[in-house]
Amino acid sequence: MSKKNESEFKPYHHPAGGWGAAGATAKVLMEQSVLVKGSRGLLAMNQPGGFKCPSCAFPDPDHRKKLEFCENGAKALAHEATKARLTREFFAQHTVTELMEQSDYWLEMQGRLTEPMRYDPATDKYLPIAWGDAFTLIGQHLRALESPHQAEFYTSGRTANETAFLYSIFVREFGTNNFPDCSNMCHEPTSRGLPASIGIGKGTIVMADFEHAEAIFIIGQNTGTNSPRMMTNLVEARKRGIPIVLINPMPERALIRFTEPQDIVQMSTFGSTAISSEFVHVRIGGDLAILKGMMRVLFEAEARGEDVLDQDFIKDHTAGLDALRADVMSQSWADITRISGISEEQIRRIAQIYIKSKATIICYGMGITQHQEGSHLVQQIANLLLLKGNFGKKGAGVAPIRGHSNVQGDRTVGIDEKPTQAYLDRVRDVFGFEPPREHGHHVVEAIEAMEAGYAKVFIGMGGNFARAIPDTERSYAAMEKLHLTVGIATKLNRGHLVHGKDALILPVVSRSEIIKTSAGEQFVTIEDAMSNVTASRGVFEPVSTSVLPETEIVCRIAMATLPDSKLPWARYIDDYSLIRDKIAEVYPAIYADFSEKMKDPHGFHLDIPPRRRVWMTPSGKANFLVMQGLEVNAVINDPAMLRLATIRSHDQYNTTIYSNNDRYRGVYNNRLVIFMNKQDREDRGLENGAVVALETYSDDGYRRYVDGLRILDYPMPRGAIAGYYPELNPLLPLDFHDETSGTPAAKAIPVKVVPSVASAAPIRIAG
Ligand SMILES: Nc1nc2c(c(=O)[nH]1)N[C@H]1C(S)=C(S)[C@@H](COP(=O)(O)OP(=O)(O)OC[C@H]3O[C@@H](n4cnc5c(=O)[nH]c(N)nc54)[C@H](O)[C@@H]3O)O[C@H]1N2
Ligand SMILES: Nc1nc2c(c(=O)[nH]1)N[C@H]1C(S)=C(S)[C@@H](COP(=O)(O)OP(=O)(O)OC[C@H]3O[C@@H](n4cnc5c(=O)[nH]c(N)nc54)[C@H](O)[C@@H]3O)O[C@H]1N2
Ligand SMILES: [Mo]
Repeated sequence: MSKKNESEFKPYHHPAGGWGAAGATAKVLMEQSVLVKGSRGLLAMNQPGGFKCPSCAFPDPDHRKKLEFCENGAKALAHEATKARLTREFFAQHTVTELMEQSDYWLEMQGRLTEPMRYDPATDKYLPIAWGDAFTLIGQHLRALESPHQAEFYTSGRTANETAFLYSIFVREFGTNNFPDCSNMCHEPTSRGLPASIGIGKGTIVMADFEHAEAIFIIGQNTGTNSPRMMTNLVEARKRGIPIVLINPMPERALIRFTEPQDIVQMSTFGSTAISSEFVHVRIGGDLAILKGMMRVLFEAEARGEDVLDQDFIKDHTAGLDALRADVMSQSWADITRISGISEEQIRRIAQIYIKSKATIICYGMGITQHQEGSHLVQQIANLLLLKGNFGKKGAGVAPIRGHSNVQGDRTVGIDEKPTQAYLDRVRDVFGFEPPREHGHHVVEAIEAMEAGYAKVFIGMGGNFARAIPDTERSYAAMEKLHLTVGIATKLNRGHLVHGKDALILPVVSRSEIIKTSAGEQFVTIEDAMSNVTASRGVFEPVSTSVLPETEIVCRIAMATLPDSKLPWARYIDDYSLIRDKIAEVYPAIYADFSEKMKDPHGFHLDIPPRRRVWMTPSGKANFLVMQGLEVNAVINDPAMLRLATIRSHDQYNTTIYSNNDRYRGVYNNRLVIFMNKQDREDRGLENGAVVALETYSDDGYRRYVDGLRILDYPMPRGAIAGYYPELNPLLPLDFHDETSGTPAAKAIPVKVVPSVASAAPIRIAG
C-alpha cells in the first residue's frame, strides 16, 4: 500500500472479495467511528424485521441464513451511521463560496445534517431556519409561479415507496408531471426500451433463476463493485459449472476471479473461484455488433436446417422475426468484427454457448444503457433472448441490474414524467382531482428549462442533482438562475452549494434510523431489482431531534402549497398504512391487499407478466424489433478520437466518494486518472503516468475540457478509455444522450487528448 496521500498505480493481482473486502469493511467502520453501532446495524441489514441496505438494488435471497451485506453495503451504512455531525456552528464558520472549494470527499466527511438551513445572501452562509418557516417559504415560491410547469421535482432512487408515491400525488395535484429522476440518467433505456419488446420495462428474473440458468451473460456491468451480493450467485453458478460470459472493455477484477468474503473455507484456504469462462474484450459501443453477430450465428444455423430457435415460442408469442432476420443477415462479418473489436471466432464461440444453453440469463448495466442508442440496444438484448424463448421458463430472462435501492419502486409508484393516461385516470378516480395530462420534463429537459430561465423552483428529494448531471459548468450556471433550490438530504453535497437565489437544506431521518410518529413506529417499503417488495425498519435513533422523515416533509410541503387540498396530508404523516392503502387503490393489479401482504416478513413479489408469457404490448405479442446498422453512437471520423466511458471506482457510491482508491483497478489516492491502451498512449508520444487534458468533440459552441489527468496503461481495447464519474462530467454534453429515453451517453463521450497546462500531484507506478 502507498504512503498516505501519495498517488500510486499498482496492478491488483489477487482475487477480488475475500480478505481484502473483509479488511476494507472493518476499516471503513472504524474510520466513521461506528464500529459497535455499525456492527449492530450490519446484523439488522437485509434481515426480516430490519432495514434494507441503502446501497444497491440487488435483492436479498430468503434462503440464505448468513449475514446479508457486502463490503460496499457496509461502507454505505457506515457513512450513513457516522458519528460526524454537521451543525449550525459548521455553517457559521464557512461561506458557501469557501465550501465550493472543497472536494466532494471532504463535504461527505463532514457528517450528517442535523437541522434545516436557509441560505443567507448577505453573509453567503447557510443559517438555521425553523421547519415551519421552511415549508411556508416553499409554499410561497410554488404558489407564486405563473405555471406549475416552472417547478422541477427531482427524485433519487433511495426514496421509499410511501414517500415517492405521496410526492408524485402532491406534484400532480399541484399541476405538473415534471419528474426528472436519477433513473433518467441510469436505466431509463430499460424502462422505455423493453416495453415495446416484452410489454414491461423491468427485469424478468427472480433470484431462484440463477440456480437454474445454464448460461449467464454479464454485459457492461461491474458486479463486484456495484452489486457485490450478486457475486454469491455467480460463484454458485460457476461451482455448478455454468458458463459465464463477460462482455466489457475493462477486465473487471471480481468478474475474472473472486473469493466469497462470507465463505470461511475459501477465505481461510486463500481459494477463489474463476468467474468468467469467456471474457469478451469489447470496444466501447461494440455490443450491438456482438449481439447481431450472435444472432447471425443463430440464423445461419437455422438456414442450415438446425434446430436452434425456439420455433413454438416464436410462433405462439412473437411478431417481427422476418424483419429482424433480414436486418441481421445484412450485416457483414467484416463490419461486425471491426466495430466490436472482437474476432468472428470468439463471437461464434459465445453464440455456441448461448445455443447450447436451454435457459439463459442476460444481465446488463450502464455499459449498455448509457449510449446514444441505449434504448434500442436494450431491445436487441430482448431479441436475442426471444429467439430461444428465454422468457417464462426457469433459469431464463433479462436482468437489468438496477442502481439505487428503490429506483425501480419509485417508477412503479408514480415517479414518471411520461405517465400513461390510464394511470392518470386512476389518480383522478382515487383522489378526486384532475391531474395534468401533458408529459413533464426528464433530467435533460429540466436543465434546459433552467437554462432558458423558465424553471424557477427545484426540489431535490434526495440525491445530488448538480453533480450527477452532464455538462457540469453549463448545468451549474443553469441552476444558479433558479429562484429556489431545496435539497432534502442526509449529507451535505455540492447540490446544496450550487443554489438558487433562495435555498434550503432539509435534513432527513435515514434508512437505518427509526421513524416514530404519534401513531407509533412506522416502516417503509422498497421494491428491489427483481420486483420483490419488502419492508424496511430502521434500528438506530435518528441523528438529531431536528430531522424529519421524508414522508412528513412531502406532506408538509403539500399542506403549505395546496391549502385547499382535500387529501388528508396530516394523517399520512402519522400512519403509513394509510399511504399503502392508497397505493393499493391506484395499482390494484399489482398492489391489491398491500397492507395484508406486508405482514409476511419476507414481503411479496410484484407480478411480472412475461414470466407467465403474457405480453402487455398493443398486439399482445412480444416483438422482435429492428435497429439499423451496428453503431450505437454517432460516428466521428478522426483517428485522434477516443471513446471515454465515465465509470465508478470501488470506493464511491455515485457522487459520494468514500476514498480516492480503486483497489481492484490498482489505483490509490487519485481519482484524476485515465485508463488507456498502451499502444494508444505510445501513438500519442506519451509516457505512462503522463499528465494530459481531455477535450470533447462537439459542435455546439461550448468548449468542454478537463485538465490534470494521469494516463495509466491499462488493458483497454484500442480507441477506448475510461475515467471516473463525477469528476469527468464537465466533458459530457447535455445534448449527447439517448434519443428515446433522454439518458446521457456517459459511456461513450468522444474526446481527444490535448496538452496539459496544469500541474498534477506526482504518481508512483509499480512495475
Ligand atoms: N458500490 C457502489 N454500488 C453501486 C453504485 C456505486 O456508485 N457504488 N451505483 C449504483 C447505481 S445508481 C448504478 S446505476 C449501478 C451502476 O453499476 P454499473 O452498471 O456496474 O456501472 P458503472 O461502474 O458506471 O459501469 C459499468 C461497466 O460498464 C463498462 N462499460 C463501459 N462502456 C461499455 C460498453 O460500451 N460496453 C460494455 N459492454 N461495457 C461498457 C465499464 O467498463 C464498467 O465495468 O450500481 C449501483 N451500485
Ligand atoms: N458521467 C456520469 N454521470 C452519471 C453516471 C455515470 O455513470 N456517469 N451515472 C448516473 C446514474 S446511474 C445515477 S443513478 C445518477 C445518481 O444521481 P443521484 O441519485 O442524484 O446521486 P447520489 O450520488 O446517489 O446522491 C447522493 C446524495 O443523496 C443524499 N442521500 C443519501 N441517502 C439519502 C436518504 O436516505 N434520503 C435522502 N433524502 N437523501 C439521501 C445524500 O445527501 C447524498 O449526498 O448519476 C448519474 N450520472
Ligand atoms: Mo443509477
